[in-house]
Order: sequence, then structure tokens, then C-alpha cells
Amino acid sequence: MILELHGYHYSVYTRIARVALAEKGLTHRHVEVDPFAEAVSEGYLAMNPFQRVPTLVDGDFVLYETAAITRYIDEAFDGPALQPATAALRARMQQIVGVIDSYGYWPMVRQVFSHRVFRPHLGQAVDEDAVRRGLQASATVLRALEDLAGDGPWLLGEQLTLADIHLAPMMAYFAPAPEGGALLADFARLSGWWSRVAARPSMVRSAPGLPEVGG
Ligand SMILES: N[C@@H](CCC(=O)N[C@@H](CS)C(=O)NCC(=O)O)C(=O)O
Repeated sequence: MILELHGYHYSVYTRIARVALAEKGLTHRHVEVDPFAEAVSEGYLAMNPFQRVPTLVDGDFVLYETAAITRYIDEAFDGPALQPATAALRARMQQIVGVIDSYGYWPMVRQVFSHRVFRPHLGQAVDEDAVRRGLQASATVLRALEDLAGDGPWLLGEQLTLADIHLAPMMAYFAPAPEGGALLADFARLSGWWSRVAARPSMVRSAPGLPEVGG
């Protein structure tokens, strides 16, 4: 049974699930769903009543919420382990994922990236105050992640985990924003981590780019 990932091309959360699938060595079929569209199909809403992406379909098993999806991907299939073996490191991984979801996504992606990169690219109105507030909140997030990160190549040391996979797509949107990149440069561990994780084939192959304009 081929795994289906219903998600949106430009969505960081969809990319997290795609990177987890790739790191696990799994193939899947992508089903495009734009959660920002005026009318999202009834079929999709029956699977995900919150109108968010992604949703994973594995036969009869339907799962939404990205942290649950990536955990399922790791635990239900063979391939390299993406979660640490010890309780302490597993808790640290969950903590980092929680920080990213609760405090990182909105300022890093929806404020800084959207208003400094995505909207200007499309010629849409930009809210400079959103960028300013986003950078301020992102600074707290990056400080916390820098303090939580170990000295190894990955956030939790020698093993690439779901924490790295959760953060990487958000950083991929945040770092190209000029002020985002400048802020990241203040954090040595995160900067080194970002240069390594960005080069992984799972990240390179899942890069969404930006929409084409004009034409
Ligand atoms: N808690 C959800 C969040 C997913 C999420 O917010 N996805 C974004 C795209 S990156 C979305 O669907 N946004 C639609 C909207 O905000 O209306 C998860 O972990 O999967």
C-alpha cells in the first residue's frame, strides 16, 4: 500500500513530513491540497477538520498533526531510527518540537518569511510591523534552541532526529530573509547545524522554491 501525503507545496509542515519520509527511505504519493484556498474539498475536511496540512493516509489509517505523523513514520516502518533511545533525549526532542510549534512557526514563517520574502515576491502588501514583531519573537526561539542544542552535528548530538526534521523546513524559510539570516548568524551552534541539515538530500529534494510570477 503506497503512503499518501496530502499537503501543500509551500507548506513547512508538509515539508517536515516529506523530509521524515525521505530520511526513513520511504516513497509516497503527494496529493496537493491548498489549505488557504476558499473552498477546500469536503473529502479533505472529513480527514482533517482543522483545514490544515499535512494529512498522512496509510491504507485505512488517516493521521493529521505533523508531530504525530513524523512519529508514526519513524515507528511504523523500517529504516534509520529518527528518535533517541533514552528517555531524557526523547523528552528533549519533544521539547524542541513543542518550542518550534508553539513559539517558532508563527514568527519565523508567517511573520518574517511571509512578509519579508513570500509576499514581496508576489507583489502583495507587506506589514513591516509583522516583520519587526516576528524577528523579536524569533530571537527568543533561536536563543532557546541554541541553548538546548548539543555540540554534535545534530540538535541532539550524533543522531539526526525528528527535532532536526521539524526545525529544518522552518529555518529554510527564515534564513533567506535578510534579517533572519543575520539573526541566525548570532548563534554559532544553530548556524553550523543549518549548513549541515540544509545540505541533506531530503532537504535539497523537497525545496519548494517560490511561486512563479508574471508570465
Ligand atoms: N498543528 C498542525 C499545523 C499545520 C499547519 O499550520 N499547516 C499550515 C501550512 S504550513 C496550514 O495548513 N495552514 C492553513 C491555515 O493557516 O489556514 C500540524 O502540526 O500539522
